Amino acid sequence: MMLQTTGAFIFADQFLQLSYFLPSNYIYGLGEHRDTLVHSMNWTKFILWNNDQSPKVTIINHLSTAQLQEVILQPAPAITWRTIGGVIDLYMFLGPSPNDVIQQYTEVIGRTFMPPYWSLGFHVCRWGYKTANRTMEIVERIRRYGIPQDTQWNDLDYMDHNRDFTTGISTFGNQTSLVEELHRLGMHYMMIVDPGISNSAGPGNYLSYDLGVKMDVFIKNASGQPLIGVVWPGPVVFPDFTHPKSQEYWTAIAADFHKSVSFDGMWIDMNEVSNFVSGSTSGCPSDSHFEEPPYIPNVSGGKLIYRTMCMTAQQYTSIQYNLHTLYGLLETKASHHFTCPSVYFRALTTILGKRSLVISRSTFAGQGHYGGHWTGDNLSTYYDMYKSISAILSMNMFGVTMVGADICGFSGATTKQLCQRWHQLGAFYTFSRNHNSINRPDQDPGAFGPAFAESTREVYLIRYKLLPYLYTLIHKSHMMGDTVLRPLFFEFPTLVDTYSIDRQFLWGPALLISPALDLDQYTVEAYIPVGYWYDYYTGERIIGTGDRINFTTPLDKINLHIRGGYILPARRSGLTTTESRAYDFGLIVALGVFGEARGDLFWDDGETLDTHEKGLFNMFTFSADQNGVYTNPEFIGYKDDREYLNNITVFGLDKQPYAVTANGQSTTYLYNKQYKALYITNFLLTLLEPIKIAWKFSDE
Ligand code: MIG
Repeated sequence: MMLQTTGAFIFADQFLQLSYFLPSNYIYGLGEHRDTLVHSMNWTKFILWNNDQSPKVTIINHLSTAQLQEVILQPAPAITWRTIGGVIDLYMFLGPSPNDVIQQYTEVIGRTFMPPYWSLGFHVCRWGYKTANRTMEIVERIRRYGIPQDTQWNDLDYMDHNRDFTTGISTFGNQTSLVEELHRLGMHYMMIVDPGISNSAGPGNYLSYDLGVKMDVFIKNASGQPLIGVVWPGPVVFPDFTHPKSQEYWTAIAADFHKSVSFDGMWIDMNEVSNFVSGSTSGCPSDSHFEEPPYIPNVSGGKLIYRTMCMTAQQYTSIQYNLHTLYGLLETKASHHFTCPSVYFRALTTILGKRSLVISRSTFAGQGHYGGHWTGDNLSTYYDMYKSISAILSMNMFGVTMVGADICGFSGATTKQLCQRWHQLGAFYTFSRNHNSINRPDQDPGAFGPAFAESTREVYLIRYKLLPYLYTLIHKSHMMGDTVLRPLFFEFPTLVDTYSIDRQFLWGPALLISPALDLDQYTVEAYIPVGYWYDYYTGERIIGTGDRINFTTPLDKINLHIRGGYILPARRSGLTTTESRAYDFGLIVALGVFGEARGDLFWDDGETLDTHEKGLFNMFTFSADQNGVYTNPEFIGYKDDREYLNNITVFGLDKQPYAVTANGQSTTYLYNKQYKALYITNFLLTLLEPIKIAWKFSDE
């Protein structure tokens, strides 16, 4: 492919610019920004600079330079890239399909990590629980309503003086027994960790500081002294995650805390890095061309150091000017290596030794290889709920599959209706977490009474039921780089009408999600691509023609459609995924236009590291035609004695069968004539052997 330039390539010190014509008007990606899914070419400008500012945390895509970048889209159509330093390595991934592009891109930056199964459950968090007891009360009221929840989180509340890896026992209470209690319930626990390490606890009082000083791993200012910023604990220093000893340091302090609080994952916040004083407590050198480069795009605060550290700050491999955008990625990597140790770190006795979840606010290309992301401090508004869809779809294109926005919104007070709608949508984020700011009314799903709780319960039962399908998609992302949360145009790249859809999305190829996103909206006008689609709830068939269809959407409903031609593995939901694992599998078969369907299931213990590489997994394939459904164990490397199939739903079976057999034995079934749906129950067969479910029609 030839690039036709629209101007000279400028290659000056601290200013590089590249402009060229584009063959398309449909441009996606360009880092994390709040925008429509497809960007406007009308001189839209994106600044790629990680910053603690609500919807503007950015990541860099495409161009591998870690310096600040500015991208301008132009109507020609054309694109201009600017960066204020670094080396340009330009990669082109030619596809041809959108999915191919992401597979090729993630082959370079690193495929998505394999999350533990529990992390696909529902997460509940807020800033302002204040105590361990209050945290547990919230868990209990959610459980009383029968709403599934796998993970409970704590924000800064748990800390002693807002210091990382400490518990404020006199203020928060017993964090150790809180976590033990959650584990007894089959649940998991995550807590916030900020990068800033307090330097004022006094010698001998705070391991995280003392050890860092001893190992000399903190970022230094231009004169070689520790750079001091101010964050929640007051004055702080920042670990330098480019330092060769930083992993050992981070592992040691996390492991020390883990001895008393056996957390299961880490939530790493404020890592742009955020700093309440711009630069440092003693300012920044005034005469430096790194602090004041000749060209500064319109970043917030007008300065590179705005709410972060000096650009001349010294890290092991370079200065902050060159490394700024990498902080979150490198911290994620260090945290991931603590929680999911590679062979080098397995010698430590304190580490978890199994899969874990690291959720970071700041990201860079490659984030998805080590962890996930939440989209930061959104507002409790319908607009922000809508915008979360573009955000999660874009992050999936960046190779970050575990992603979600704060359900019900972070800043501002949510409303009951907004929060109900947001749980319906958020139940379909890969990373599904309700999170709230301090001093706001409660917004956990137990906070709004029985009707609200019931509708939230219903939608999470659906999520939990479909987790085997989601898990299989994530496995494919891990192995091949496919997206998990998928824009419609990924599946229908020849249908131009799908290119800008950002109010609907897919789970993989086969589950279409069309939420209500506006106040008092009870009808959703949804785009239905060509082919057969089945209403998730009734099995009613819709013949998609690429037109929009109105769906009645009462307050307790989200529109879900299963694509004909696919088989989704499912499993009855318990209150946790731990509980669900004891139940049997089911299949949802959606027959396609040729009366056939296919699907598969990747299954393992959900927490052992590298199960695919070690062969500790099972892979099952499923197929169906007009006469039956067939399952086949393609690979058996994991046996837990609980892989039984006990129900199958078939959508789109035009004629009523009169007898159904499961491996030759007749079994119970029910046929819904109106919707042409067949429900087969009352059999129990292991998936470890091939299964044949067959039916006969009366005229045979
Ligand atoms: O300055 O830890 O985005 O999720 O609750 C605010 C308190 C710091 C910002 C995070 C938010 C978190 C909050 N944090």
